[in-house]
Amino acid sequence: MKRLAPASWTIFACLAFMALGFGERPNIVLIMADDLGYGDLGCYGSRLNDTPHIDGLAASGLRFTDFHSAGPMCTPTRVATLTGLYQQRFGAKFDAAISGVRDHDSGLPLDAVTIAEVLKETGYATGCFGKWHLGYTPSFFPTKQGFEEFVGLGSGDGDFFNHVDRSGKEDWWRNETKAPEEGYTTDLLTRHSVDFIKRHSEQPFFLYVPHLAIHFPWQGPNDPPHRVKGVDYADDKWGVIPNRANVSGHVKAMIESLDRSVGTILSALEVHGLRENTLVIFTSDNGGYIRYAGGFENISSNGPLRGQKSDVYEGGHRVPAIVSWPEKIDPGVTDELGHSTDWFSTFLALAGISNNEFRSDGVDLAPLFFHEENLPERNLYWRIREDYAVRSGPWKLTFERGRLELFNLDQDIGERSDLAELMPERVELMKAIWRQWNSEVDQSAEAYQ
Ligand SMILES: [Ca+2]
Repeated sequence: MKRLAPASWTIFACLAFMALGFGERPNIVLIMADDLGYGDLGCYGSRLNDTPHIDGLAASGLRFTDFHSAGPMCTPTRVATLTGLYQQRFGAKFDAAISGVRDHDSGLPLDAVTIAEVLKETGYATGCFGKWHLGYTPSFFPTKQGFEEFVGLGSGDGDFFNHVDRSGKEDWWRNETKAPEEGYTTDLLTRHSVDFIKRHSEQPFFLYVPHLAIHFPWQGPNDPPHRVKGVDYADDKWGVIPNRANVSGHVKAMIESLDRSVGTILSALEVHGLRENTLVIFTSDNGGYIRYAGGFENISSNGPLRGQKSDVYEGGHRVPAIVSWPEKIDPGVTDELGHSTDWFSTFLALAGISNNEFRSDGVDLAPLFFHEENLPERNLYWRIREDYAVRSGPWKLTFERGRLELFNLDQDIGERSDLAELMPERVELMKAIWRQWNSEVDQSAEAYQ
């Protein structure tokens, strides 16, 4: 049974917010790229991609160097972002991306409490324009999880031009109805986001923009459409890639289109006089692919990190994260630890809602944003099927493809020097921390089996 908002939330929210001295409750814009690597943006060191708008956002705000997605794939991070809970608490199927075949008729449990539901209950307008991937059918769509409006795709990927999903079905929706639209996915999602901003200039809003870019099919705005309705693309899902040894040109065009989207959304906030009361976040749902089976190489960049999407090495889950609220958050770079589950607690705090009412695995980042306070120490955990990792301070234990390794990230961000043999006691300690968490989340998940 979903916990509904007590009427007192709204009153409490208003009082608490006035106490913070911020005037009105802020709008929150969360833009989440898909599969964008740690090294794909200019402000994170890319010399290949031109990303002036995102770089400008970073220069205006706080840029994290040590922010982590809850999972190294799409679905897991989306669960954690919206619920503030590790995805494993809803069952092991959320360890990895939910499949359009195996999991077609399931999704994020409807009794999960999402940040959109809480914000909506306290008077926020809520919109989701993008890729959902928390349920393939309308019975699990954003409109069932607190979003008043949704336009985009339900599945994990679609052709950027004709919006045909991997199984050959049209996958473009408005709320719970199929609503085909002409246009390049990144541009359409931008247009709907701008329209939402325009229509809600008088009410606090939560705008969630989970872009499909730069997930495959790797199609820039000038690349050709690839998919045709009625054809299964499970073995041909990448788009038209004439030179598999170098995918980067397609991806660069996707990243630069994504950057223009961020610029357009920021401009819309300015035009409507909302920028000074809006927190804008830009992040990614997991690391980038460097290579992919079938000979695809040179796809995106995870900078100095080891591994890629779907790995529990840093390349799978250390992601770009930027927060900007001019005049409220001082510009800078932080090496504090951040995590997908933190958005839930942070947005509650921003909306003046007590975190005590809710269960969350994350921490409220607001003290860091507004007072440059250090965040509480905590451990982080990743699990994707048999593979896992646990982070405690600088230490990280990884178990990937049957191999147990220990790294000190302060000295070895690239996870090159395995210290497991040298430090067996540290390994045992980390394993014990891991086992305790693993058992605890599995117990939580029993309610959803
Ligand atoms: Ca992804």
